[in-house]
Amino acid sequence: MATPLERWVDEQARLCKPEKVYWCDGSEEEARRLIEIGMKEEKIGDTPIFQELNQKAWPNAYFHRSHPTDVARTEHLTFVCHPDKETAGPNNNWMDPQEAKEKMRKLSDGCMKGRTMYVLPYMMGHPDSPYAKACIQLTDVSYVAVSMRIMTRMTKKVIEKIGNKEGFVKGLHSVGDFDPDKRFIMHFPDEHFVWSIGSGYGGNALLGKKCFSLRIASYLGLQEGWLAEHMVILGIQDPQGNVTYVTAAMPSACGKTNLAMLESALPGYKVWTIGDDIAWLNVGADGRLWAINPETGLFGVAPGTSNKTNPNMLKTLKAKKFFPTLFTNTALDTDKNEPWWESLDGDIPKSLIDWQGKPWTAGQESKAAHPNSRFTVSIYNSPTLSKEFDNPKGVPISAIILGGKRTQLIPLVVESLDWEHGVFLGARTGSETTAAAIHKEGVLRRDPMAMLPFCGYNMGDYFRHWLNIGKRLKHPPKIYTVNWFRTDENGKFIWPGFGENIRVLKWIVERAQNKVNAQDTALGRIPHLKDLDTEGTGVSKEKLEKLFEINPDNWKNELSDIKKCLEQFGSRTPGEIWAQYEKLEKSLHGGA
Ligand code: GTP
Ligand code: SPV
Ligand code: MN
Repeated sequence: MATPLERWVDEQARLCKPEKVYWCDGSEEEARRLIEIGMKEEKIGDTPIFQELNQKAWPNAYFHRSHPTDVARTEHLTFVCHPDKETAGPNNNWMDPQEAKEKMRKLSDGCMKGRTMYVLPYMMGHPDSPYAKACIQLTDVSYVAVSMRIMTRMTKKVIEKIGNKEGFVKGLHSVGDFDPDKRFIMHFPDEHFVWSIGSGYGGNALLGKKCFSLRIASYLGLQEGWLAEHMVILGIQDPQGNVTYVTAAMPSACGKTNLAMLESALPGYKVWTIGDDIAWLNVGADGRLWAINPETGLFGVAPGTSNKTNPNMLKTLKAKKFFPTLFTNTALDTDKNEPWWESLDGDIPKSLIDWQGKPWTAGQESKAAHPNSRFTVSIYNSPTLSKEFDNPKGVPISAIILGGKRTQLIPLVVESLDWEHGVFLGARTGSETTAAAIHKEGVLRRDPMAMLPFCGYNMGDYFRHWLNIGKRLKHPPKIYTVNWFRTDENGKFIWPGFGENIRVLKWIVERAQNKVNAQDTALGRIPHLKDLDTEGTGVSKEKLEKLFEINPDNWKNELSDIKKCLEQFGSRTPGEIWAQYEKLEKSLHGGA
């Protein structure tokens, strides 16, 4: 008798009509075979899926060039299909589930003709973790199959784990013909099912990542009493050897990966990496908040990554441990057969082709590497990997950091007064848009808790859920906002960022350990400037003051923007959040 899993795979194969169906085991040997196939047989247009890179300089590295229209997440083509539109909320595109399925069935009929359907069995989370989920993704491209080996725990054991059960997490993915007009990423939260067609890119195609681990999982979390968040998880070791665990939410391309692997500029401090993108947060029996990273890989932004900004990432990318490492849409040094991107160390290579394969010379207006070009590498390659990474229980969290890219207005760091105020700080977060999704860059948008594109249900209910989680915590972590991106009158970043961010983390740790005081402002608590160690950074006292400047006049627009954002969710926005809003308005402007 076929299992529910086998029946489901059969049914999808009948619809998609692949030439063959292949069940992956997640082994290294298999990944090598799939890469061979990607180099020789599978193509996008005339371009092979994979190209081998210089193995001496970049061990285990392969290059992938995506379809030129398929370079980032497409939020406008991403739908959350609850039976009821209100449940999806104004923060999501919505389609009736039946209508969505009808549409997808038409687009998927025969979409894998002549191709292989890869069946990928994988775990999100350590298999022994009570929080882990057993998942299956189907895909028709080797790039996705190999990427999923890096990003998840892919093994045949998952098939045994699913056994005769029906409720496993399902993902059906096909690149279709890459036609942007036939590209959709549809979520069916009640069925734990994601159906994606027309894109081979990151969050559109690696369905364990944003689609399941955030959009669907956030909805599961609402029902089951936990949180799925767009957060890094890191351990900060102080000179005494104590490790304090924190999480940090930041919108896409706003510094999570860099923070997770930070090389401390302060002697005696060290950062240990647990996750760089997604955290699942549970209330432990001890009343503390516990975090696991459901992923095992890093899908990081290449441009900006260098020995100066993130030396640990370069070590990770050059480590030989886990096969393979992928580079997507970077430029290529054709003499050396090496990947290249803007700000990588060393001279600009003479013989460069850009991310689309066209010759590129220094000084040219367009970028050589696509601004959202990325690498995919195992977290086990990282020299900063925490010894707690594989702990099925996760790690206890002492502080939650919320960030965003704000060139104006938002101070370097602010501490909330309590959990409720912290939830408001998250709810009012805005950020300037980046290249991680297809839209105009540098436009300010509200992005509560960095979850705007990833919360799988009504954001008003999400705020309420955060407040409820807080009520269950005996020891709620302190909540902070940070902003590394404030600029001066010349448009230059005032704060040096990267490894220097440890100075802010140090203050946060010292607050968690009750070692330093703070001063009150209209926005919340900020450090006494003497407690923020800036020695050797070149940040003068005036600059530091500028980083913490709060000018009530400049907050007028911000307040009305926050208000508009909260109003969208109507009566679902909790009264507590409105009360916090009014308190902020009052403390800035002394009245309504
Ligand atoms: P996603 O993978 O899209 O979720 O992004 P992310 O939040 O992990 O962002 P990442 O760490 O990859 O950084 C994105 C960009 O921000 C890169 O170009 C970095 O060089 C830059 N960046 C990261 N941290 C800092 C910082 O502290 N200061 C400044 N100025 N730039 C930073
Ligand atoms: C993001 O955009 O937040 C990413 C990359 O981490 S993606 O996998 O495309 O979502
Ligand atoms: Mn991300």
